[in-house]
Amino acid sequence: MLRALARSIPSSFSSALCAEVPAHPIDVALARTQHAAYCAALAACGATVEVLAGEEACPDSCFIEDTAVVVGGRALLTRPGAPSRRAETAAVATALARWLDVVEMTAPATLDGGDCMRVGDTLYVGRSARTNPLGIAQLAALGLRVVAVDLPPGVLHLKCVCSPLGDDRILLAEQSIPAQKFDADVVWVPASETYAANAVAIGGHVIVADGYPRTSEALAAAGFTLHAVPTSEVRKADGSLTCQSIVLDRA
Ligand code: CIR
Repeated sequence: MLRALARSIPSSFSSALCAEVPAHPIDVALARTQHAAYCAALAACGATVEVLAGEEACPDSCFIEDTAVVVGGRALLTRPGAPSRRAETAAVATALARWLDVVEMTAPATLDGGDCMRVGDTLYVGRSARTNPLGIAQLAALGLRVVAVDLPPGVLHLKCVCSPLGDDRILLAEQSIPAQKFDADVVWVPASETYAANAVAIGGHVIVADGYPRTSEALAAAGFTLHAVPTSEVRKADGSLTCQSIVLDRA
């Protein structure tokens, strides 16, 4: 049984960071309903889910993925690229320290967990506006092969265009990053469904954003059991699915 950590949606979520002001403001109540559906999907995938309290002073604190990268028995607590998000890490460190050795990234390194994609013994990391070369260098503490990847223009995080599907396969949006950059088989997401390239795989289960039929068909054809969840509100804050949890990768 794997453990998954999430963080609840604070009332301040309506002022979360976003690259563009959304056409319709964030509906915090709806965001909470969608977050509950997400946590239920994690449980349906077989995870034991713990929801930490979000922080009012940190509107983006529900995007817990960005605050730590976990490999086996070790967690690297990040120094998020957005200064407004740095206060998010303390509570996550306390929670993770119950099970893991927690190592803290040191300034001036910055890294968001959304830039990190583990596939087998390799950790792919996006060179993004949030993750700097010093942050990438400090990933060495996790003991995996680290491969830095350039992102297409305007992409926030590596996992906006791809996500892991176990130890030898990834989900990858067409026309984003060349498949040769990855030592993995690919399940393709059509360019018109790029948002759906961010999905949470746990064993044979995948949590997908609802409303992306071609991606769901491709994943089902690849043998996965799908759990579709709504994402309209996190999307307004440039969030998606992996960003809402940290899955501890050992039982
Ligand atoms: C941010 O800009 O940091 C948040 N509003 C969204 C973070 C999403 N994180 C992720 O996809 N890993």
